[in-house]
Amino acid sequence: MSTLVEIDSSSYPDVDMCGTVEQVERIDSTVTYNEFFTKYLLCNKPCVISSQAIENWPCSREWVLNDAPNFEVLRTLFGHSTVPVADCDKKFYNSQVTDDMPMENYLDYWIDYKRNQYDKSMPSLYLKDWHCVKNFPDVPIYEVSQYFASDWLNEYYIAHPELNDDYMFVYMGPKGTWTPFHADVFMSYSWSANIVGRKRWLLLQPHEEDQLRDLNGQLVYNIVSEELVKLKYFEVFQEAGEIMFVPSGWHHQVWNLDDTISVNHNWINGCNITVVWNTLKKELRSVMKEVDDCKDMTNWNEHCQLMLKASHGMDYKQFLEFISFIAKNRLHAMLKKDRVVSFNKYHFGRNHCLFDLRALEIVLEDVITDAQDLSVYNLICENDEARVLLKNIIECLES
Ligand SMILES: O=C(O)CCC(=O)C(=O)O
Ligand SMILES: [Fe+2]
Repeated sequence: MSTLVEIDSSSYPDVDMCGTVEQVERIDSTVTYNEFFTKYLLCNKPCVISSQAIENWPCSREWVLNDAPNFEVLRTLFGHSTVPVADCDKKFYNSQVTDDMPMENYLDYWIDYKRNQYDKSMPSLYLKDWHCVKNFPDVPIYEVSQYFASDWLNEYYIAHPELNDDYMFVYMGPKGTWTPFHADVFMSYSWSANIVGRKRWLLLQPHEEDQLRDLNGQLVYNIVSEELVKLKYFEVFQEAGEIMFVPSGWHHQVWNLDDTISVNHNWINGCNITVVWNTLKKELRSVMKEVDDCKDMTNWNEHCQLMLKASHGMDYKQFLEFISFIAKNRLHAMLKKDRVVSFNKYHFGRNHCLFDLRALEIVLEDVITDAQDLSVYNLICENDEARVLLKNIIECLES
């Protein structure tokens, strides 16, 4: 049996009602799905969710011993797998040098580092962006909170195992490991749950980061305290068990204050799809500007799309495939009175499906217009499928 997630209305036009963020609120399980949807997702405001949400997760019980990571359990479960590990002292462009390593070697390092009281002469190694669920589908690890049930990005990747990707990660690292200043991939949302340990977050609302750019427009890598004086920023100390919700386009920097393990997802849905699309459009413009001097070459448009994919991780064709898949799922649910099930646990009510379809209608219309303006429509779409889909969405919403 799946749990219903539903919103009160099929359209929420008034994002103007949101007001400004004065502090990062803490909420508990008395907050309903609809409240979370309007107050935090639609208004794009951060919050921290209390620890009740993860109390019954298998990883909360099994991966922790005396408020610290249980290294022996982790070794038994994952010792032989290969994991991505960043060196927090080595900068690589705007991120850290990352390499693959056997999990057992990483655990040996961690135990040794801890025993040496985090000696500064030893490296500070951070296991991050590990696709633990994808690599261990049969190990029970956690259940996604209802607040994050509407997750189009992972809905798409879970339904396409041949693409061998998703945006569901485990992070773990000793005290002192950290993540440089960034906004999340595609300007998606993220949520991050502390299984054990504590994190310090610095969060900046969209555009505030512009004060931290150099003359080339490059963002700072590591915010230092002198820079904070000139900024409006939010600082959060996230305790064990709490879940941090990071809204779209909010830049952040994160430090592990203890030995910490966290689970995190990046996700996109009907509340931030426009932000994601506008970011993709902007990225393409900047790629086009960069190679403007060879505009006369044949396949210039194809070349720009390739560059977009390399720099941003997604091109127009992929974006269109992604939103088309979600739109077809929602249409199927509406027309066949069937259920869209997410994370094997939740299904969406009628208002929710209609809300999703409205958001998809707006974005799809703009994708088609933009692709035509740039003469890439036939490059990203066969047999006029996008226009046919848009017509089906409009018909469904009108009936
Ligand atoms: O926990 C970290 O080190 C980084 C997490 C993060 O950037 C996120 O959840 O978006
Ligand atoms: Fe992030």
